[in-house]
Amino acid sequence: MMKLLLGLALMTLCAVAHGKSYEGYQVFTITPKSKAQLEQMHEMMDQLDFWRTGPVGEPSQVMIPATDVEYVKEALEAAQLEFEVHINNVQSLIDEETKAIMSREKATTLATFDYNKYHSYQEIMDWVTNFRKAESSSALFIQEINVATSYEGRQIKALKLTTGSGRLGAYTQGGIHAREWVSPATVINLLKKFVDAFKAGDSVATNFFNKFDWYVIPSLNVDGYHHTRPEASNTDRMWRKNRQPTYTSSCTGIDMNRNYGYKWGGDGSSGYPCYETYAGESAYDAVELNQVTNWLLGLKNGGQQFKIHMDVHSYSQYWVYPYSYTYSSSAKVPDLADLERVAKASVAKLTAVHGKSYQTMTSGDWYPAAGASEDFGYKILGAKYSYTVEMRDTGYYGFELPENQIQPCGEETYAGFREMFRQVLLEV
Ligand code: 0X9
Ligand code: ZN
Repeated sequence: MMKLLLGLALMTLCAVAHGKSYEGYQVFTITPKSKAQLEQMHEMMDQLDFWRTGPVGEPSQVMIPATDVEYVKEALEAAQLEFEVHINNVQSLIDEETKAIMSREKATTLATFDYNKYHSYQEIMDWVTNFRKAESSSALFIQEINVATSYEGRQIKALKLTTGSGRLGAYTQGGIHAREWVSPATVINLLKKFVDAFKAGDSVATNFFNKFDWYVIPSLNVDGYHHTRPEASNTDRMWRKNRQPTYTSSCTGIDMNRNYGYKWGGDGSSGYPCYETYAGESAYDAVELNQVTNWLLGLKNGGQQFKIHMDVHSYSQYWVYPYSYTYSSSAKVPDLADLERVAKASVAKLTAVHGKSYQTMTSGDWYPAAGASEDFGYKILGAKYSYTVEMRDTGYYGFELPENQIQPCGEETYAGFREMFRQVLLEV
């Protein structure tokens, strides 16, 4: 009997632990006091995995491999950088999450889809189809589009929501970074909430769908996302990039939020395939991004005039506007005043819902990210209101955000988006 129990315990363990182990990995919170300290921190740690990059005076968070913990501590002390160990063992958080996921049934129908849970790639794709079938109507037509096929052969699906022809364009994407699970979950919740609001006669949702076609990709980096999930054969919960091999190294994956074509390869992106911010060998060489951007530009060339481009990430609770490519505050977008005003109004509404504070940000205040989506949306797609939004939290749980925060996060983000739509509608 004892043997059997032991065997069963081992089997359960094997079903769970079959990928990259984060045993002994720690997350440090570091708060640089000056720009010099901030730069020093980046120089010291550019090969490490930043979970959060804060501006001067605010916490940054870095994950340190078990083998480097002591060395990094000493280096930080020597540099007089203030830090604390925030997560003592990353793997124990992952284990808890994995257990919960593996113990429940997969959702294959709309009725069994729980909007308060994180879902597998397959469940998300099934949701896209089931939601379209259930909600498409003569008042609001919903179309499912197979936008792209990933490196590993998965479908990347979009939904187009439209009330007729001759509309302006709005675009929203989630999940460009694999480990940011609350991003696809939030985008799914946004779709549900806006469709419900439209059906209930909400004035903003009604005006929005009467003026705009809304294109939405809930999960863009589908291979990366699958790789972070316990269903994957060789899972890595903290994977960020896509999953295509690189030419020059045995390291895998391109950071697709450094692979866009505007000022590609500049500050805040890396030429080294082993880095988390690897920009690729050339702009748009990431298989998935290449197809998604071609699709968007095809729509634009076909006459769809985009006004809104939203990229949903986590975490930090920021509402970010272009330019993203440079620190220099002299590089200002011509529409800065409007972008700032609408960002502030949106954040005010968002914050009011649950009292969580969100901040507006731009690269000048934060950090540069050349080749990121904001600049593509603004400069190449031509969408005046191009934002990156960073969802919950500010770093207590980070990427391990508990599922009971999905709904409040969706509610506040909905309020932020609704206000943003309302503001944009005032000028179209
Ligand atoms: O670095 C990124 O790609 C985004 N943050 S994340 O933690 N989700 O990876 C932010 C890019 C935003 N752009 C600017 N820095 N302006
Ligand atoms: Zn991200």
